[in-house]
Amino acid sequence: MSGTEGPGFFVPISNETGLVRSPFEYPQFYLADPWVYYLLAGYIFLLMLASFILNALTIHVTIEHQKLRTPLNYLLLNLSMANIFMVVGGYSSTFYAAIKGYFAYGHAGCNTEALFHVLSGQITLWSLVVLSMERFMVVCKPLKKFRFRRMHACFGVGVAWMLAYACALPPLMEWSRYIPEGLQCSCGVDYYTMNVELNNESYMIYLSVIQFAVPLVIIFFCYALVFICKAPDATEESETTQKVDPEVTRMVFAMIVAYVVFWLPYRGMGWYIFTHPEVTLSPYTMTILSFLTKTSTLCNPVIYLRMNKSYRECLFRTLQGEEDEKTKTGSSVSPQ
Ligand SMILES: *C/C=C(C)/C=C\C=C(C)\C=C\C1=C(C)CCCC1(C)C
Ligand SMILES: *[C@@H]1O[C@H](CO)[C@@H](O)[C@H](O)[C@H]1NC(C)=O
Repeated sequence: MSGTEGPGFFVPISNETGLVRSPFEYPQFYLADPWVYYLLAGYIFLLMLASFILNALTIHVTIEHQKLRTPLNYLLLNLSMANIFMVVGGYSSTFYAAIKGYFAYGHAGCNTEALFHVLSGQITLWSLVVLSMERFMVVCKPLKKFRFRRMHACFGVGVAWMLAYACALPPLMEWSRYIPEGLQCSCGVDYYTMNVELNNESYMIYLSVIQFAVPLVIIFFCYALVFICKAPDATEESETTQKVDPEVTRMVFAMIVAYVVFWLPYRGMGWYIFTHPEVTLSPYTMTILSFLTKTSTLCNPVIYLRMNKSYRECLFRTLQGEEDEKTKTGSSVSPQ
């Protein structure tokens, strides 16, 4: 991509005018008027409030109601945790960078922001892989006696976190790097320079294949099979198999669609920049797409609320200040 390269940064306009400055040292108000940065800061601030409240409420309700403590909901809980992670670690750094117009904390601010963002995004993606495999096992029953148990859920959560770290840590350890992008108040992976010393190219391929294409292909196949084998009698429950709740299948599908809608444009543009080194893009492009991915923390709480009846009932009970009657009487409830 054409622009001005400097130590640890890449500003997407040429320095013909002599205005370009390091985004770690000077406000970037030559890229856009200060009010644009304040608008971004305001947006992130509202997002931080809304996202924190909604995700924290989701966690609270899920933990409070015994009815919701099913193995599958462990994964939904994990998604809300990942979102909280992004809100606390990522948004606070973005907010500070936007209000200043540059990364006033230097590389540390940039690394923190990108690290939390990539971690949270990848935990979500790999959790969706586990969720769609669960749907495949429960709906299609390839193993007659399989039940999705707490052990499977915990194993899935652990694997998701490990793979997410395997994606987010390398740029901090000199395999590629995190650099400011767009208006220079948010950070991402270095799509911009073919830095040979940092093996940018191999990291991009790793990111695109192992950390993006592979999980999406697994999700796609699992869901294709789920739609194919959704027999009309699939809802009947026998002693050995789990009840199939079509509501859950629809909800996980909505979460997958939401993920793709919020992340694919950013991902696609990153790949396009990397494969078209001569392209010229407005600094707004990557900022808008990157802020779109940030908005994704709102989706899951909204999807649960709209598509998960038992969650909705529990939420309303919590909001009305009622005690969980199931906990009170101590009766056990079968998983949904
Ligand atoms: C606001 C901060 C942003 C957008 C930070 C950077 C995000 C990435 C470098 C995202 C990477 C990716 C993830 C986490 C999941 C899908 C694949 C990916 C490479 C786009
Ligand atoms: C851009 O040009 C100006 C004037 O020549 C110079 O002072 C500045 O350091 C340049 N910026 C970068 C990032 O190289």
